[in-house]
Amino acid sequence: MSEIFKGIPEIRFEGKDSKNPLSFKFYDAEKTVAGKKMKEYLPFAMAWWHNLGAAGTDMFGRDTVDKSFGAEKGTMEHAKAKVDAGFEFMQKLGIEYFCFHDVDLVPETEDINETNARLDEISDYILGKMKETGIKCLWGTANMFSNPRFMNGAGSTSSADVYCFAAAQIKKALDLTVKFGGRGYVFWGGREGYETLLNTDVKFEQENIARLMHLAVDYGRKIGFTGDFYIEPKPKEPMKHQYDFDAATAIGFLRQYGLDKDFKLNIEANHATLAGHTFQHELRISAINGMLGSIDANQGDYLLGWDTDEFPFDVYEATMCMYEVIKAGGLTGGFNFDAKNRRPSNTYEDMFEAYILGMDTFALGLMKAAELIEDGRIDENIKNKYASFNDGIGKKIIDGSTSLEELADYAASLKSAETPASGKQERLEGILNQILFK
Ligand code: XUL
Ligand code: CO
Repeated sequence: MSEIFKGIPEIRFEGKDSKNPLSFKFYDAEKTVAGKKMKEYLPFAMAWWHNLGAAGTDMFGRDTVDKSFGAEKGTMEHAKAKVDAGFEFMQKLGIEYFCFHDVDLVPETEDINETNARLDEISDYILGKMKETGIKCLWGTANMFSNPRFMNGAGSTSSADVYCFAAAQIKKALDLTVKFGGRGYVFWGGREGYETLLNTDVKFEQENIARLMHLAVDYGRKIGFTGDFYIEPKPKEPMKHQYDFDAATAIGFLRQYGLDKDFKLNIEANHATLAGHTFQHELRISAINGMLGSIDANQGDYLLGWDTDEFPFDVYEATMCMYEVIKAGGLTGGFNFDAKNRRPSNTYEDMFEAYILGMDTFALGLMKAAELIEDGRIDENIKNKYASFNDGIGKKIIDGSTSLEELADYAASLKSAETPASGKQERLEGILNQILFK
């Protein structure tokens, strides 16, 4: 098999002063930060769909980058060429995981039996490469949004036949995930939502989605899937209203339908900002509910109202992400670059530089988050902020050993309460800058 990315060497760590674009400035896989190797905190994954599939086509124009990898698109030769390209790419970057949708791997046919036969063939080929290289699968998923049959949703569809096709795709994608030893299985409900309530029964649709998820869990456990199922929240796009709006909504849904023991969340940075939250907010809400599973590491554009899936370069955001991840003791999932090059970045070299940017950004974020925690001033301030609950009446509230009457009597005895101590926001933001730019 001949080299596809000719002229691109194995990417090595050269340090922050290197001017070599094809080197890591901050990501040093074996370096220990906050008690673990960088590569253990940062199990990076390649997203099959963007990296090997997306070639620059948008609503206004055709492909700008050649991702044929020497084979005719739409053929099994091309599917295999993508595998070759993907494994060469991951090996050169030292990326140990990949994520996939079923139809990223092979061209979908009209007949689901034929598509499944193609998936059997390609997954044998992928498995061979995995054994050869030690590269692993982070998670798998079924694409239940591109095919026109899913125009009214998959679990939320109005057609029982379409529901069965969704079930069939999930079954096959779970088979593949187990075959690859994947850590997780994702549900991104891109079409699970609605455009207008004039034609939608929300309760019926949500119950049907939950039924499909239960069936998936039952089947997955039966075939030996021991990993986590994930919901990936997103508020809109493609649908106007999506049921998995944000982390809090998805957690409520999972608890409502008894799915919370098998599911965690896969939090995507760009989806968080589309929901009007920060990335850190979504991670925190997941973590405090015991549901921080995995991350789709990308970045949106605050000037644009859609999912731009950019490679992350915002070190503030990455630092606050890694602050949450360190506090949570690391991820059981990983960091999937659900990101694509900008359309005019159309060379193979750009594909590598995009991943280098993303990996370096999260490595910097990890180091800076560790410094923030080590510095201790942020944590100290938070501890002090709630100190009035450490003893006296505050402790009784925390212990649950009081009543509304006792609290009212206490307030009456004080006559008036002092205003709480200053939040010190500007001081804390200054500390963040001091640590980021030292
Ligand atoms: C879409 C998105 C998906 C999921 C997997 O916005 O993020 O690529 O990550 O279906
Ligand atoms: Co995603």
